[in-house]
Amino acid sequence: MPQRATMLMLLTTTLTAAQSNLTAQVPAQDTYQLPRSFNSSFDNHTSAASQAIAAARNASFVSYDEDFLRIVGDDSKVRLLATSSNEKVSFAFEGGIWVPETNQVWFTAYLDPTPGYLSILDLNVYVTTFGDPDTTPAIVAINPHTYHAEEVVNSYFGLPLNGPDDVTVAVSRATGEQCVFFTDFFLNEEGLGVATYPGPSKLPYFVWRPVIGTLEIQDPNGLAVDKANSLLYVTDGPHSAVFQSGPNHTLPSFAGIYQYDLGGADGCTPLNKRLFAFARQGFANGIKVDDAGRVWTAEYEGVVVRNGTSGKVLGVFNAVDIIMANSENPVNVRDVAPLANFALVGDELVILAFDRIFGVKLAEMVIDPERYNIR
Ligand SMILES: *[C@@H]1O[C@H](CO)[C@@H](O)[C@H](O)[C@H]1NC(C)=O
Ligand SMILES: *[C@@H]1O[C@H](CO)[C@@H](O)[C@H](O)[C@H]1NC(C)=O
Ligand SMILES: *[C@@H]1O[C@H](CO)[C@@H](O)[C@H](O)[C@H]1NC(C)=O
Ligand SMILES: *[C@@H]1O[C@H](CO)[C@@H](O)[C@H](O)[C@H]1NC(C)=O
Ligand SMILES: *[C@@H]1O[C@H](CO)[C@@H](O)[C@H](O)[C@H]1NC(C)=O
Ligand SMILES: CC(=O)N[C@H]1CO[C@H](CO)[C@@H](O)[C@@H]1O
Repeated sequence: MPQRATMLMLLTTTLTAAQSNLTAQVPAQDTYQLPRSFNSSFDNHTSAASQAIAAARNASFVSYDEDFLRIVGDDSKVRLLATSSNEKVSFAFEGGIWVPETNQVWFTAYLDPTPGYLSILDLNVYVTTFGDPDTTPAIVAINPHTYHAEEVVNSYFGLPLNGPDDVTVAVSRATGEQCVFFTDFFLNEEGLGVATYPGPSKLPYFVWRPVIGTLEIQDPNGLAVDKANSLLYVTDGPHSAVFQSGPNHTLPSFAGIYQYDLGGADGCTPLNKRLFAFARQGFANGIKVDDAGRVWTAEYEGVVVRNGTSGKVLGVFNAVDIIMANSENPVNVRDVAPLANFALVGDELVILAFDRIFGVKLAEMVIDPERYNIR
């Protein structure tokens, strides 16, 4: 197996307490209709047009809907769960897979050493690796009990993958069989100054089984399937959104989150593509669907929670307070994004923030452990 896929760590303990800035509530109307005049930007909310939006800037939790208040509860606190022992190492980047039976969260380090992006269902944790200068990327399956690992996909008719970013598994409602989906992203072309497989790309950027082509979604990144195996979510991370929506935001770029039905004869064909939502800042990277069908995404502003039916933003776990105010920012990737992924661990949100991991205890169980039990 690619050596880098072993960069996985386990945690559940609280090391120390972090701060708790309370939940800010923003009236729904302020999200679409402000008193004139206003002139605010991502980074400057001092415009008095909405005091609620300005006041929410430094809150830990920003609520736009009563449903979010129910998820967060009355006295949620942000806890610092772990820090990197080597401050130069960004150990918490992608993945965020809960294995209830072993009480572990699996995740991967930032690009150097090369990361993976992993997902889990049934017997295996599936990890993507970006390879290294001598090794082309792959999808790897790991047994979380034995740690036995093997490559399951590394090429298409002899052509190497580019930079597989996310992998997810559905169980076909038609056949009962597992369907593995993965996205192949442009990371090989990006360079990013690290030891990933450098390309050049020989395949288009697809959602693979293969099922979703480049004309449908430009640069597919995050993937998630709902509990009922009836919906597939795919996030788009076009270059303009990934790199031009950070602190130096210049262009409005479009980073959609798409919803498909899973159906067809094999039960695993994505049908009826529709735009579900889009990221206000940056793009939606990590994506998870909770048991109630709510959609959680890692965006540049934080972890955003949306109603799965309407796409309405219910609230945000605010990166400005939870991550930026509590990190020493050793990694320049924060110029682009403060986080890439997170885990939903029963009734806890675990945020992977490069050199820190934060936990937020929720007021409800959002993922039933049974859903991810490994037998
Ligand atoms: C809005 O604010 C920006 C930066 O503060 C400024 O450059 C721009 O001229 C302002 N626009 C208006 C219409 O006031
Ligand atoms: C932020 O916006 C306010 C109100 O428009 C303006 O007075 C202030 O100069 C802006 N600050 C920065 C740093 O752009
Ligand atoms: C938010 O925090 C920043 C930095 O600590 C501070 O300058 C700003 O005044 C705060 N804004 C609010 C609304 O509290
Ligand atoms: C989503 O919103 C609809 C309509 O407001 C509501 O009926 C439904 O319960 C919500 N779903 C979740 C998971 O909160
Ligand atoms: C953003 O702008 C600042 C100040 O001009 C600069 O130092 C920084 O490198 C820029 N960051 C990015 C990601 O372009
Ligand atoms: C970012 C920010 O505003 N953090 C504040 C959270 O609340 C504590 C306690 O009130 C303040 O000390 C922090 O400045």
